Amino acid sequence: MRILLVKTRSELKGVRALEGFICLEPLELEIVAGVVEPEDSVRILDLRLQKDPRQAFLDALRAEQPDLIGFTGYSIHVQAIKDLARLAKEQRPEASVMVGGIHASLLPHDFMVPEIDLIIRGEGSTALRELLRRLKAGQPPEFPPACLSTRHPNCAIHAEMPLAAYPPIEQAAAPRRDLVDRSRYFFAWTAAAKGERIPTLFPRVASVRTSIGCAQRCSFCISPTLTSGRYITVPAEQVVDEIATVPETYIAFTDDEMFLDTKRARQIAELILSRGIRKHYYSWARSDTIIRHPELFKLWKQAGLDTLFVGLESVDNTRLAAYNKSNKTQNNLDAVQMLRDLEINLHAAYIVDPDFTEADFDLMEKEILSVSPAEIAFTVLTPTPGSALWQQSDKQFLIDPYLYSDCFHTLKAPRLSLKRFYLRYGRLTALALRNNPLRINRVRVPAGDFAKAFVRGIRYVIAHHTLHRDYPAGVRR
Ligand code: B12
Ligand code: SF4
Repeated sequence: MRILLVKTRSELKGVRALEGFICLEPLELEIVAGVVEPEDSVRILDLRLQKDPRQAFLDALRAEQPDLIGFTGYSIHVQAIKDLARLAKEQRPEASVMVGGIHASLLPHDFMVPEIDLIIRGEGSTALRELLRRLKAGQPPEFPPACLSTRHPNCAIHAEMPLAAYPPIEQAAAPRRDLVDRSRYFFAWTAAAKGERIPTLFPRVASVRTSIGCAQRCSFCISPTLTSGRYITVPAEQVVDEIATVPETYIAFTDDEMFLDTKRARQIAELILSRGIRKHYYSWARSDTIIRHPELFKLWKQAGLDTLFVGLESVDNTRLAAYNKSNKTQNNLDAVQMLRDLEINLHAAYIVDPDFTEADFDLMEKEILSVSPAEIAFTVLTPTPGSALWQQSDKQFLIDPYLYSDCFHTLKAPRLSLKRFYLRYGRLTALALRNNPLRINRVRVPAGDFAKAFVRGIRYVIAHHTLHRDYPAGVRR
Protein backbone atom coordinates (compact mmCIF):
# COMPACT_ATOMS: atom_id res chain seq x y z
CA MET A 1 0.00 0.00 0.00
CA ARG A 2 1.24 3.50 -0.82
CA ILE A 3 0.51 6.19 1.75
CA LEU A 4 0.87 9.94 1.43
CA LEU A 5 0.69 12.03 4.62
CA VAL A 6 0.15 15.76 4.25
CA LYS A 7 0.65 18.66 6.66
CA THR A 8 -1.55 21.46 5.39
CA ARG A 9 -0.76 25.10 5.73
CA SER A 10 -2.64 28.23 6.67
CA GLU A 11 -2.36 31.34 4.53
CA LEU A 12 -3.15 33.67 7.45
CA LYS A 13 -0.49 36.36 7.50
CA GLY A 14 0.08 36.13 11.28
CA VAL A 15 0.66 32.39 11.07
CA ARG A 16 2.94 32.70 8.02
CA ALA A 17 4.87 35.48 9.77
CA LEU A 18 5.26 33.26 12.85
CA GLU A 19 6.69 30.54 10.60
CA GLY A 20 9.56 32.94 9.91
CA PHE A 21 10.68 32.41 13.51
CA ILE A 22 9.58 28.88 14.23
CA CYS A 23 8.92 25.99 11.94
CA LEU A 24 8.93 22.59 13.65
CA GLU A 25 9.01 19.18 12.05
CA PRO A 26 5.61 17.51 11.44
CA LEU A 27 5.99 15.25 14.47
CA GLU A 28 2.36 14.08 14.35
CA LEU A 29 2.86 12.68 10.84
CA GLU A 30 6.25 11.21 11.68
CA ILE A 31 4.62 9.31 14.57
CA VAL A 32 1.72 8.16 12.40
CA ALA A 33 4.18 7.04 9.69
CA GLY A 34 5.98 4.99 12.32
CA VAL A 35 3.48 2.12 12.00
CA VAL A 36 3.83 1.71 8.25
CA GLU A 37 5.40 -1.69 7.53
CA PRO A 38 8.46 -1.98 5.25
CA GLU A 39 6.39 -3.65 2.50
CA ASP A 40 4.29 -0.46 2.25
CA SER A 41 5.57 2.96 1.21
CA VAL A 42 5.00 6.22 3.04
CA ARG A 43 5.86 9.82 2.24
CA ILE A 44 5.36 13.03 4.24
CA LEU A 45 4.58 16.23 2.38
CA ASP A 46 4.86 19.42 4.44
CA LEU A 47 3.02 22.14 2.55
CA ARG A 48 4.33 24.87 4.87
CA LEU A 49 7.65 24.52 3.05
CA GLN A 50 6.32 24.67 -0.50
CA LYS A 51 6.20 27.78 -2.69
CA ASP A 52 3.02 26.57 -4.39
CA PRO A 53 1.23 24.14 -2.02
CA ARG A 54 -1.48 23.12 -4.48
CA GLN A 55 1.02 22.29 -7.20
CA ALA A 56 3.27 20.46 -4.73
CA PHE A 57 0.30 18.34 -3.68
CA LEU A 58 -0.61 17.55 -7.30
CA ASP A 59 3.02 16.62 -8.01
CA ALA A 60 3.09 14.31 -4.98
CA LEU A 61 -0.16 12.63 -6.07
CA ARG A 62 1.33 12.01 -9.50
CA ALA A 63 4.66 10.79 -8.19
CA GLU A 64 3.39 8.60 -5.33
CA GLN A 65 0.10 7.30 -6.79
CA PRO A 66 -1.09 6.82 -3.19
CA ASP A 67 -3.80 4.36 -2.14
CA LEU A 68 -4.31 6.20 1.14
CA ILE A 69 -3.95 9.95 1.66
CA GLY A 70 -3.89 11.36 5.20
CA PHE A 71 -4.17 14.99 6.22
CA THR A 72 -3.36 16.62 9.52
CA GLY A 73 -4.33 20.07 10.70
CA TYR A 74 -5.64 22.41 13.36
CA SER A 75 -8.93 24.30 13.10
CA ILE A 76 -7.32 26.96 10.88
CA HIS A 77 -6.64 24.20 8.34
CA VAL A 78 -10.15 22.69 8.08
CA GLN A 79 -11.02 24.43 4.81
CA ALA A 80 -7.60 23.83 3.26
CA ILE A 81 -7.90 20.11 4.09
CA LYS A 82 -11.32 19.90 2.47
CA ASP A 83 -10.07 21.72 -0.64
CA LEU A 84 -7.10 19.38 -1.02
CA ALA A 85 -9.26 16.34 -0.30
CA ARG A 86 -11.57 17.38 -3.16
CA LEU A 87 -8.57 17.74 -5.44
CA ALA A 88 -7.33 14.30 -4.37
CA LYS A 89 -10.70 12.76 -5.17
CA GLU A 90 -10.72 14.39 -8.62
CA GLN A 91 -7.19 13.25 -9.44
CA ARG A 92 -7.22 9.87 -7.75
CA PRO A 93 -10.78 8.69 -7.07
CA GLU A 94 -9.59 5.18 -6.18
CA ALA A 95 -7.59 6.45 -3.17
CA SER A 96 -9.07 6.69 0.34
CA VAL A 97 -8.78 10.05 2.05
CA MET A 98 -8.41 10.26 5.83
CA VAL A 99 -8.00 13.16 8.21
CA GLY A 100 -6.59 13.19 11.73
CA GLY A 101 -5.26 15.72 14.23
CA ILE A 102 -6.61 18.17 16.75
CA HIS A 103 -9.71 19.35 14.92
CA ALA A 104 -10.71 15.91 13.61
CA SER A 105 -10.34 14.54 17.14
CA LEU A 106 -12.48 17.18 18.82
CA LEU A 107 -15.00 18.16 16.16
CA PRO A 108 -15.23 15.19 13.76
CA HIS A 109 -18.62 16.26 12.32
CA ASP A 110 -16.86 18.99 10.36
CA PHE A 111 -15.16 16.38 8.20
CA MET A 112 -18.31 14.44 7.31
CA VAL A 113 -18.13 15.50 3.66
CA PRO A 114 -18.07 13.42 0.45
CA GLU A 115 -14.38 14.11 -0.25
CA ILE A 116 -13.27 12.55 3.04
CA ASP A 117 -13.63 8.82 3.69
CA LEU A 118 -12.15 8.31 7.15
CA ILE A 119 -11.83 10.44 10.27
CA ILE A 120 -9.18 9.45 12.82
CA ARG A 121 -9.73 10.67 16.37
CA GLY A 122 -7.07 10.72 19.08
CA GLU A 123 -3.69 8.99 18.96
CA GLY A 124 -3.01 8.31 15.29
CA SER A 125 -0.32 5.65 15.09
CA THR A 126 -2.31 3.02 16.99
CA ALA A 127 -5.37 3.90 14.88
CA LEU A 128 -3.49 3.68 11.59
CA ARG A 129 -1.96 0.34 12.59
CA GLU A 130 -5.45 -1.08 13.07
CA LEU A 131 -6.81 0.63 9.94
CA LEU A 132 -4.06 -0.82 7.74
CA ARG A 133 -4.66 -4.27 9.20
CA ARG A 134 -8.36 -4.00 8.38
CA LEU A 135 -7.81 -2.64 4.88
CA LYS A 136 -5.37 -5.45 4.08
CA ALA A 137 -7.74 -8.06 5.52
CA GLY A 138 -10.63 -6.64 3.48
CA GLN A 139 -12.58 -5.79 6.64
CA PRO A 140 -14.79 -2.70 7.17
CA PRO A 141 -12.48 0.21 7.99
CA GLU A 142 -14.43 1.84 10.81
CA PHE A 143 -13.79 1.17 14.51
CA PRO A 144 -15.43 4.04 16.37
CA PRO A 145 -14.61 6.20 18.25
CA ALA A 146 -10.99 6.06 16.98
CA CYS A 147 -11.79 5.63 13.26
CA LEU A 148 -15.03 6.76 11.64
CA SER A 149 -16.11 6.02 8.11
CA THR A 150 -18.09 8.85 6.54
CA ARG A 151 -19.71 6.18 4.31
CA HIS A 152 -21.20 4.39 7.31
CA PRO A 153 -24.91 5.21 7.85
CA ASN A 154 -24.26 5.74 11.57
CA CYS A 155 -21.24 7.98 11.14
CA ALA A 156 -22.96 10.97 12.77
CA ILE A 157 -23.86 8.83 15.79
CA HIS A 158 -20.29 7.47 15.98
CA ALA A 159 -18.98 11.04 15.86
CA GLU A 160 -20.96 11.83 19.03
CA MET A 161 -19.03 9.20 20.99
CA PRO A 162 -16.48 10.55 23.46
CA LEU A 163 -12.84 10.24 22.43
CA ALA A 164 -11.34 6.85 23.22
CA ALA A 165 -9.02 6.75 26.24
CA TYR A 166 -5.47 7.52 25.16
CA PRO A 167 -3.70 4.19 24.49
CA PRO A 168 -0.74 3.17 26.66
CA ILE A 169 2.12 5.36 25.51
CA GLU A 170 4.38 2.42 24.63
CA GLN A 171 1.87 1.40 21.93
CA ALA A 172 2.38 4.67 20.01
CA ALA A 173 5.01 4.45 17.29
CA ALA A 174 8.45 6.04 17.38
CA PRO A 175 8.59 9.00 14.96
CA ARG A 176 9.99 8.38 11.46
CA ARG A 177 12.25 11.44 11.49
CA ASP A 178 14.04 10.20 8.39
CA LEU A 179 10.99 11.02 6.25
CA VAL A 180 11.48 14.79 6.34
CA ASP A 181 14.23 17.15 5.17
CA ARG A 182 15.60 17.99 8.60
CA SER A 183 17.47 21.03 7.35
CA ARG A 184 14.16 22.88 6.92
CA TYR A 185 13.08 22.97 10.58
CA PHE A 186 14.33 25.69 12.88
CA PHE A 187 13.53 27.86 15.86
CA ALA A 188 14.75 31.41 16.55
CA TRP A 189 16.88 30.59 19.61
CA THR A 190 17.27 33.75 21.67
CA ALA A 191 18.94 32.34 24.80
CA ALA A 192 22.47 33.67 25.19
CA ALA A 193 24.66 35.29 27.80
CA LYS A 194 25.21 39.08 27.80
CA GLY A 195 27.49 40.12 24.95
CA GLU A 196 27.89 36.53 23.73
CA ARG A 197 28.55 35.86 20.04
CA ILE A 198 26.22 33.06 18.87
CA PRO A 199 26.90 30.95 15.76
CA THR A 200 23.32 31.14 14.51
CA LEU A 201 19.99 32.58 15.51
CA PHE A 202 18.07 29.94 13.57
CA PRO A 203 19.50 26.54 14.55
CA ARG A 204 18.07 23.30 13.24
CA VAL A 205 15.69 22.00 15.87
CA ALA A 206 14.18 18.60 16.61
CA SER A 207 10.81 18.20 18.33
CA VAL A 208 10.40 15.69 21.12
CA ARG A 209 7.16 14.88 22.92
CA THR A 210 7.57 13.60 26.48
CA SER A 211 4.00 13.90 27.77
CA ILE A 212 0.46 14.32 26.54
CA GLY A 213 -2.37 16.28 28.08
CA CYS A 214 -2.59 18.28 31.27
CA ALA A 215 -4.22 17.90 34.65
CA GLN A 216 -5.28 21.58 34.75
CA ARG A 217 -8.46 22.93 33.15
CA CYS A 218 -7.73 26.37 31.71
CA SER A 219 -10.82 27.44 29.82
CA PHE A 220 -9.04 28.52 26.61
CA CYS A 221 -6.97 25.36 26.20
CA ILE A 222 -7.90 22.11 24.49
CA SER A 223 -5.24 20.01 26.17
CA PRO A 224 -7.42 18.70 29.03
CA THR A 225 -10.20 17.82 26.56
CA LEU A 226 -7.86 15.71 24.42
CA THR A 227 -6.96 13.35 27.24
CA SER A 228 -9.99 13.88 29.53
CA GLY A 229 -7.79 15.63 32.09
CA ARG A 230 -5.22 12.82 32.21
CA TYR A 231 -1.52 13.59 32.16
CA ILE A 232 0.20 10.83 30.22
CA THR A 233 3.95 10.56 30.38
CA VAL A 234 6.68 8.86 28.43
CA PRO A 235 9.09 7.10 30.84
CA ALA A 236 12.27 9.11 31.56
CA GLU A 237 14.65 6.49 30.06
CA GLN A 238 12.70 6.46 26.79
CA VAL A 239 12.73 10.27 26.60
CA VAL A 240 16.49 10.43 27.09
CA ASP A 241 17.09 7.66 24.54
CA GLU A 242 15.13 9.71 22.01
CA ILE A 243 17.01 12.91 22.87
CA ALA A 244 20.30 11.07 22.45
CA THR A 245 19.40 9.66 19.06
CA VAL A 246 17.96 12.74 17.31
CA PRO A 247 20.67 14.26 15.15
CA GLU A 248 19.99 17.85 16.25
CA THR A 249 21.61 19.56 19.24
CA TYR A 250 18.65 21.88 19.78
CA ILE A 251 15.43 20.32 21.06
CA ALA A 252 11.97 21.86 21.40
CA PHE A 253 9.71 19.82 23.66
CA THR A 254 6.18 19.90 22.30
CA ASP A 255 4.45 18.91 25.54
CA ASP A 256 1.80 21.20 26.89
CA GLU A 257 3.33 20.98 30.36
CA MET A 258 6.50 18.97 30.67
CA PHE A 259 7.13 19.42 34.39
CA LEU A 260 3.80 18.45 35.97
CA ASP A 261 5.30 15.15 37.14
CA THR A 262 8.30 16.66 38.86
CA LYS A 263 9.80 13.29 39.84
CA ARG A 264 9.95 12.21 36.20
CA ALA A 265 11.24 15.63 35.11
CA ARG A 266 14.07 15.29 37.64
CA GLN A 267 14.90 11.79 36.37
CA ILE A 268 15.12 13.05 32.79
CA ALA A 269 17.56 15.82 33.75
CA GLU A 270 19.64 13.45 35.86
CA LEU A 271 19.83 10.94 33.02
CA ILE A 272 20.84 13.64 30.54
CA LEU A 273 23.63 14.69 32.87
CA SER A 274 24.80 11.20 33.82
CA ARG A 275 24.90 10.13 30.17
CA GLY A 276 26.90 13.22 29.25
CA ILE A 277 24.39 14.43 26.63
CA ARG A 278 25.15 18.06 25.80
CA LYS A 279 22.17 19.62 24.03
CA HIS A 280 20.00 22.73 24.32
CA TYR A 281 16.34 22.60 25.31
CA TYR A 282 13.21 24.73 25.03
CA SER A 283 10.23 23.70 27.11
CA TRP A 284 6.91 24.81 28.59
CA ALA A 285 6.13 25.07 32.34
CA ARG A 286 3.64 26.69 34.70
CA SER A 287 4.84 29.48 36.96
CA ASP A 288 3.56 27.71 40.10
CA THR A 289 5.59 24.60 39.21
CA ILE A 290 8.69 26.76 38.74
CA ILE A 291 8.46 28.50 42.10
CA ARG A 292 7.67 25.31 44.01
CA HIS A 293 10.66 23.46 42.58
CA PRO A 294 13.63 25.82 42.25
CA GLU A 295 16.13 22.95 42.61
CA LEU A 296 14.47 21.09 39.70
CA PHE A 297 14.96 24.01 37.35
CA LYS A 298 18.51 24.56 38.60
CA LEU A 299 19.21 20.95 37.66
CA TRP A 300 17.58 21.43 34.28
CA LYS A 301 19.67 24.54 33.65
CA GLN A 302 22.75 22.35 34.19
CA ALA A 303 21.26 19.76 31.84
CA GLY A 304 20.95 22.37 29.07
CA LEU A 305 17.53 24.02 29.50
CA ASP A 306 17.84 27.38 27.73
CA THR A 307 14.30 28.73 27.54
CA LEU A 308 11.03 28.17 29.36
CA PHE A 309 7.70 29.09 27.78
CA VAL A 310 5.49 30.20 30.66
CA GLY A 311 1.83 31.07 30.19
CA LEU A 312 1.73 34.11 32.49
CA GLU A 313 -1.54 35.06 30.72
CA SER A 314 -2.51 38.13 32.75
CA VAL A 315 -1.39 40.78 35.21
CA ASP A 316 -4.75 40.56 36.93
CA ASN A 317 -5.88 37.82 39.35
CA THR A 318 -9.55 38.29 38.42
CA ARG A 319 -8.74 37.46 34.82
CA LEU A 320 -6.58 34.48 35.80
CA ALA A 321 -9.55 33.16 37.80
CA ALA A 322 -11.92 33.80 34.89
CA TYR A 323 -9.61 31.73 32.65
CA ASN A 324 -9.62 28.98 35.29
CA LYS A 325 -5.83 29.19 35.34
CA SER A 326 -5.62 28.12 39.03
CA ASN A 327 -2.68 30.42 39.49
CA LYS A 328 -1.83 33.85 40.91
CA THR A 329 0.01 36.85 39.54
CA GLN A 330 2.38 36.73 42.53
CA ASN A 331 3.51 33.27 41.39
CA ASN A 332 4.17 34.75 37.95
CA LEU A 333 6.29 37.56 39.41
CA ASP A 334 8.25 35.11 41.57
CA ALA A 335 8.79 32.74 38.65
CA VAL A 336 10.09 35.57 36.44
CA GLN A 337 12.59 36.51 39.16
CA MET A 338 13.60 32.90 39.71
CA LEU A 339 14.28 32.29 36.04
CA ARG A 340 16.33 35.49 35.96
CA ASP A 341 18.39 34.24 38.91
CA LEU A 342 18.87 30.86 37.26
CA GLU A 343 19.74 32.54 33.95
CA ILE A 344 17.03 30.62 32.14
CA ASN A 345 15.62 32.59 29.23
CA LEU A 346 11.91 33.40 29.65
CA HIS A 347 9.29 33.16 26.94
CA ALA A 348 6.35 34.97 28.54
CA ALA A 349 2.96 34.34 26.95
CA TYR A 350 0.10 36.74 27.66
CA ILE A 351 -3.56 36.78 26.71
CA VAL A 352 -5.06 39.93 25.28
CA ASP A 353 -8.73 39.90 26.23
CA PRO A 354 -11.18 41.40 23.70
CA ASP A 355 -12.55 43.12 26.77
CA PHE A 356 -9.32 45.16 27.16
CA THR A 357 -9.66 48.89 27.71
CA GLU A 358 -6.96 51.42 26.85
CA ALA A 359 -5.85 51.17 30.48
CA ASP A 360 -5.46 47.38 30.20
CA PHE A 361 -3.23 47.83 27.15
CA ASP A 362 -1.22 50.46 29.08
CA LEU A 363 -0.73 47.96 31.91
CA MET A 364 0.43 45.32 29.43
CA GLU A 365 2.97 47.73 27.97
CA LYS A 366 4.35 48.33 31.46
CA GLU A 367 4.47 44.59 32.01
CA ILE A 368 6.66 44.16 28.92
CA LEU A 369 9.21 46.50 30.40
CA SER A 370 9.16 44.74 33.76
CA VAL A 371 9.60 41.17 32.46
CA SER A 372 12.14 42.01 29.77
CA PRO A 373 14.62 40.82 28.68
CA ALA A 374 12.32 38.01 27.60
CA GLU A 375 10.69 36.63 24.52
CA ILE A 376 7.17 37.99 24.92
CA ALA A 377 4.17 36.88 22.90
CA PHE A 378 0.54 37.86 22.91
CA THR A 379 -2.45 35.86 21.81
CA VAL A 380 -6.03 37.06 21.77
CA LEU A 381 -8.52 35.26 24.02
CA THR A 382 -10.67 33.22 21.65
CA PRO A 383 -12.97 30.29 22.15
CA THR A 384 -10.55 27.81 20.54
CA PRO A 385 -12.63 25.10 18.88
CA GLY A 386 -12.77 22.16 21.27
CA SER A 387 -11.90 24.13 24.44
CA ALA A 388 -14.18 24.73 27.44
CA LEU A 389 -14.64 28.34 26.22
CA TRP A 390 -15.84 26.96 22.89
CA GLN A 391 -18.39 24.69 24.58
CA GLN A 392 -19.74 27.64 26.60
CA SER A 393 -19.78 30.05 23.68
CA ASP A 394 -22.99 31.09 21.90
CA LYS A 395 -21.12 30.44 18.58
CA GLN A 396 -22.03 33.89 17.28
CA PHE A 397 -18.77 35.13 15.84
CA LEU A 398 -17.49 38.16 13.93
CA ILE A 399 -15.59 35.99 11.48
CA ASP A 400 -15.22 32.33 10.47
CA PRO A 401 -14.28 30.68 13.79
CA TYR A 402 -12.21 27.91 12.19
CA LEU A 403 -10.38 29.71 9.40
CA TYR A 404 -9.36 32.51 11.77
CA SER A 405 -8.71 30.39 14.85
CA ASP A 406 -5.06 31.40 15.05
CA CYS A 407 -5.34 33.05 18.48
CA PHE A 408 -4.51 36.37 16.80
CA HIS A 409 -7.98 37.12 15.42
CA THR A 410 -10.63 37.98 17.95
CA LEU A 411 -13.81 36.03 17.31
CA LYS A 412 -15.86 38.30 19.57
CA ALA A 413 -16.27 42.07 19.22
CA PRO A 414 -13.63 43.86 21.27
CA ARG A 415 -14.57 46.64 23.66
CA LEU A 416 -12.40 49.07 21.66
CA SER A 417 -13.05 49.43 17.95
CA LEU A 418 -11.44 46.63 15.92
CA LYS A 419 -9.02 49.07 14.35
CA ARG A 420 -7.99 50.53 17.68
CA PHE A 421 -7.77 47.07 19.26
CA TYR A 422 -5.34 45.89 16.60
CA LEU A 423 -3.39 49.13 16.67
CA ARG A 424 -2.74 48.57 20.36
CA TYR A 425 -2.19 44.85 19.83
CA GLY A 426 0.37 45.52 17.08
CA ARG A 427 2.08 48.02 19.38
CA LEU A 428 2.42 45.34 22.06
CA THR A 429 4.07 43.04 19.51
CA ALA A 430 6.45 45.77 18.39
CA LEU A 431 7.38 46.68 21.98
CA ALA A 432 7.92 43.03 22.82
CA LEU A 433 10.27 42.55 19.85
CA ARG A 434 12.19 45.67 20.84
CA ASN A 435 12.72 44.21 24.33
CA ASN A 436 13.79 40.76 23.20
CA PRO A 437 16.75 39.19 25.01
CA LEU A 438 19.11 39.43 22.06
CA ARG A 439 18.76 43.19 21.80
CA ILE A 440 18.74 43.90 25.54
CA ASN A 441 21.70 41.59 26.20
CA ARG A 442 23.60 42.92 23.17
CA VAL A 443 24.11 39.41 21.85
CA ARG A 444 26.14 39.31 18.65
CA VAL A 445 24.49 37.31 15.87
CA PRO A 446 25.75 36.65 12.33
CA ALA A 447 24.91 39.56 9.99
CA GLY A 448 22.78 37.38 7.70
CA ASP A 449 20.68 36.12 10.60
CA PHE A 450 20.30 39.65 11.94
CA ALA A 451 18.99 40.83 8.57
CA LYS A 452 16.62 37.86 8.36
CA ALA A 453 15.30 38.47 11.89
CA PHE A 454 14.88 42.18 11.19
CA VAL A 455 12.83 41.65 8.03
CA ARG A 456 10.78 38.85 9.60
CA GLY A 457 10.19 40.97 12.72
CA ILE A 458 8.80 43.81 10.62
CA ARG A 459 6.57 41.38 8.72
CA TYR A 460 5.31 39.99 12.04
CA VAL A 461 4.51 43.42 13.47
CA ILE A 462 2.76 44.57 10.28
CA ALA A 463 0.72 41.36 10.23
CA HIS A 464 -0.48 42.07 13.77
CA HIS A 465 -1.12 45.76 13.18
CA THR A 466 -3.37 45.07 10.20
CA LEU A 467 -5.45 42.14 11.42
CA HIS A 468 -8.61 44.27 11.46
CA ARG A 469 -8.52 44.31 7.64
CA ASP A 470 -9.41 40.60 7.58
CA TYR A 471 -12.89 41.28 8.99
CA PRO A 472 -15.98 41.91 6.86
CA ALA A 473 -16.55 45.60 6.16
CA GLY A 474 -19.72 45.59 8.31
CA VAL A 475 -17.84 44.81 11.53
CA ARG A 476 -14.61 46.69 10.74
CA ARG A 477 -14.79 49.96 12.62
C1 B12 B 1 3.87 22.34 19.62
C2 B12 B 1 2.67 23.19 19.22
C3 B12 B 1 2.87 24.19 18.28
C4 B12 B 1 4.19 24.43 17.55
C5 B12 B 1 4.16 23.83 16.14
C6 B12 B 1 4.13 22.33 16.09
C7 B12 B 1 4.34 21.83 14.68
N1 B12 B 1 4.87 20.67 14.49
O1 B12 B 1 4.04 22.48 13.73
C8 B12 B 1 4.14 25.97 17.45
C9 B12 B 1 4.58 26.53 18.78
C10 B12 B 1 4.93 26.60 16.33
C11 B12 B 1 2.64 26.15 17.30
C12 B12 B 1 2.06 27.15 16.58
C13 B12 B 1 0.69 27.30 16.46
N2 B12 B 1 -0.26 26.64 17.18
CO1 B12 B 1 0.14 25.13 18.31
N3 B12 B 1 0.37 23.73 19.52
C14 B12 B 1 1.39 22.98 19.81
C15 B12 B 1 1.00 21.96 20.89
C16 B12 B 1 1.47 22.46 22.23
C17 B12 B 1 1.48 20.55 20.63
C18 B12 B 1 1.22 20.06 19.20
C19 B12 B 1 2.05 18.84 18.94
O2 B12 B 1 3.07 18.91 18.26
N4 B12 B 1 1.65 17.72 19.50
C20 B12 B 1 2.37 16.45 19.32
C21 B12 B 1 1.70 15.63 18.23
C22 B12 B 1 2.53 14.38 18.01
O3 B12 B 1 0.41 15.28 18.68
P1 B12 B 1 -0.93 15.60 17.84
O4 B12 B 1 -0.75 16.80 17.03
O5 B12 B 1 -2.08 15.51 18.76
O6 B12 B 1 -0.99 14.34 16.84
C23 B12 B 1 -1.46 13.05 17.20
C24 B12 B 1 -2.96 12.85 16.91
O7 B12 B 1 -3.70 14.05 16.85
C25 B12 B 1 -3.00 12.08 15.63
N5 B12 B 1 -2.90 12.76 14.36
C26 B12 B 1 -2.51 14.00 14.07
N6 B12 B 1 -2.54 14.22 12.77
C27 B12 B 1 -2.91 13.08 12.15
C28 B12 B 1 -3.07 12.77 10.80
C29 B12 B 1 -3.45 11.49 10.45
C30 B12 B 1 -3.60 11.14 9.02
C31 B12 B 1 -3.70 10.52 11.47
C32 B12 B 1 -4.08 9.16 11.11
C33 B12 B 1 -3.56 10.85 12.82
C34 B12 B 1 -3.16 12.13 13.16
O8 B12 B 1 -1.85 11.26 15.78
C35 B12 B 1 -0.78 12.07 16.29
C36 B12 B 1 0.26 11.20 16.96
O9 B12 B 1 -0.23 10.67 18.16
C37 B12 B 1 -0.57 22.00 20.76
C38 B12 B 1 -1.36 21.61 22.01
C39 B12 B 1 -1.82 20.18 21.92
N7 B12 B 1 -1.92 19.53 23.02
O10 B12 B 1 -2.08 19.65 20.86
C40 B12 B 1 -0.82 23.43 20.28
C41 B12 B 1 -2.03 23.67 19.39
C42 B12 B 1 -2.14 22.55 18.40
N8 B12 B 1 -1.68 24.90 18.67
C43 B12 B 1 -2.71 25.63 18.41
C44 B12 B 1 -2.66 26.83 17.66
C45 B12 B 1 -3.95 27.62 17.57
C46 B12 B 1 -1.48 27.24 17.03
C47 B12 B 1 -1.34 28.47 16.15
C48 B12 B 1 -2.40 28.60 15.08
C49 B12 B 1 -1.44 29.65 17.09
C50 B12 B 1 -0.45 30.67 17.30
N9 B12 B 1 -0.95 31.88 17.31
O11 B12 B 1 0.72 30.40 17.56
C51 B12 B 1 0.09 28.29 15.51
C52 B12 B 1 0.01 27.72 14.07
C53 B12 B 1 1.35 27.27 13.55
C54 B12 B 1 1.30 26.79 12.13
N10 B12 B 1 2.33 27.12 11.39
O12 B12 B 1 0.38 26.15 11.66
C55 B12 B 1 -3.98 25.08 19.02
C56 B12 B 1 -4.91 24.48 17.98
C57 B12 B 1 -6.36 24.60 18.42
C58 B12 B 1 -7.30 24.16 17.36
N11 B12 B 1 -8.51 23.82 17.74
O13 B12 B 1 -6.99 24.15 16.21
C59 B12 B 1 -3.40 24.05 20.06
C60 B12 B 1 -4.26 22.82 20.30
C61 B12 B 1 -3.16 24.82 21.39
C62 B12 B 1 -4.43 25.39 21.99
N12 B12 B 1 -4.66 26.66 21.81
O14 B12 B 1 -5.20 24.76 22.65
N13 B12 B 1 1.98 25.14 17.94
S1 SF4 C 1 -2.88 26.26 29.46
FE1 SF4 C 1 -1.24 24.95 30.24
S2 SF4 C 1 -1.82 24.61 32.39
FE2 SF4 C 1 -3.66 25.31 31.36
S3 SF4 C 1 -4.75 23.45 30.72
FE3 SF4 C 1 -3.49 24.12 28.97
S4 SF4 C 1 -1.60 22.99 29.16
FE4 SF4 C 1 -2.64 22.88 31.16
